[in-house]
Amino acid sequence: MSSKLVTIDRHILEQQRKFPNATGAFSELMSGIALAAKIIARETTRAGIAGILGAADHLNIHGEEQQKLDVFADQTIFRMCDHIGRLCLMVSEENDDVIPIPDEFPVGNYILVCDPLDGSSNIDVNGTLGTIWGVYRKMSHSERGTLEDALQPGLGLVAAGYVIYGPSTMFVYTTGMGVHTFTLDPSVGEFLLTAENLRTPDSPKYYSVNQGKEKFWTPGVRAYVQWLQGLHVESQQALDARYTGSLVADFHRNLLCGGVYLYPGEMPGSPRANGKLRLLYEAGPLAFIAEQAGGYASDGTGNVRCVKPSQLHQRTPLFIGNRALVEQAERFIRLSDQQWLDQYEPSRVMLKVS
Ligand code: FDP
Repeated sequence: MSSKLVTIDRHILEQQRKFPNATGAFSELMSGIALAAKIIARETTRAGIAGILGAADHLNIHGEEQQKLDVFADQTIFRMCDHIGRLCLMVSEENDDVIPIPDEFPVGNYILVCDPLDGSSNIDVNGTLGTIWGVYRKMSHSERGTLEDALQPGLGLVAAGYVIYGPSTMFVYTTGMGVHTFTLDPSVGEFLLTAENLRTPDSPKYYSVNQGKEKFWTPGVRAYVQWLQGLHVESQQALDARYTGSLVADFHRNLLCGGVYLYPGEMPGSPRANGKLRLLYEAGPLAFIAEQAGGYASDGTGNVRCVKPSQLHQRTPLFIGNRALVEQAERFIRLSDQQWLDQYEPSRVMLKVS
């Protein structure tokens, strides 16, 4: 716990002072995201009373029933970040294409990608929800950015974070200088620093997976989960299972307590042969945070931050958490899942990093 009261603004300013060439872009951007998070938190708390729980009238671009809170969260993030002059584009799970900055506002050199309300199946049951976001630097010379600017691998992230709407609301971020967590004090309406340079514990406690999907798993993933449970001949430990159906909630618990979250690629021919989670705005940002906390994230074959998206809403298998646990998943897959690898590997672009 920090003994002084440090807001997100102050924390970023103090970090930027260490770099004389810092432009201040992040402080403004993060203020926008933090304000959106406070508004979303307020709305999730009173959603039942305010009548915005449950499905909106239409499906989102993935054919999923769009929940009213999803729509609200999406619009709130856009409205809090569109005018600050630091972004040239945004990408959201809820929008088919890249979202341009309205002509009336100045543009900057960054691209914001986000999943405005992750874990939406938890909305109707008052379960934990989250927002995941990441920031890329524009690569093209186009003033307002291009689709290619948004299609960057996770290695290109310059900042990433998430907000968890649980018993309290927490804001977690990294700009590549450690992972820092803030908790919303509702009495003053500010996120206050609760942990600086967070490291995930070396000895893990939990694994998180939707065990109900086991019939779709590949042999390697099945053996791996048995290894996590202590049932495999080579197991040295047995972890407890925790799965909420909200990636942010499961990732956050494992970050604090040690563990691994997985949503694997399923058997070839299954609709989720390439996993379920979105590469650009779910896997990439959380992978950056995991690495900064001493962990690792993989698509089952290698560092998921090296996978270059060819589509905005591309899905990816994901194994994320303690490095040793994630590397063990890669071993099981390499050993037992040649059939899956034969169909998966040619379908994605993996950058080679020396
Ligand atoms: P949801 O579809 O409810 O938004 O991001 C997708 C996600 O939730 C993750 O938050 C969650 O971990 C996972 O999907 C849950 O999927 P299953 O219901 O298939 O387990």
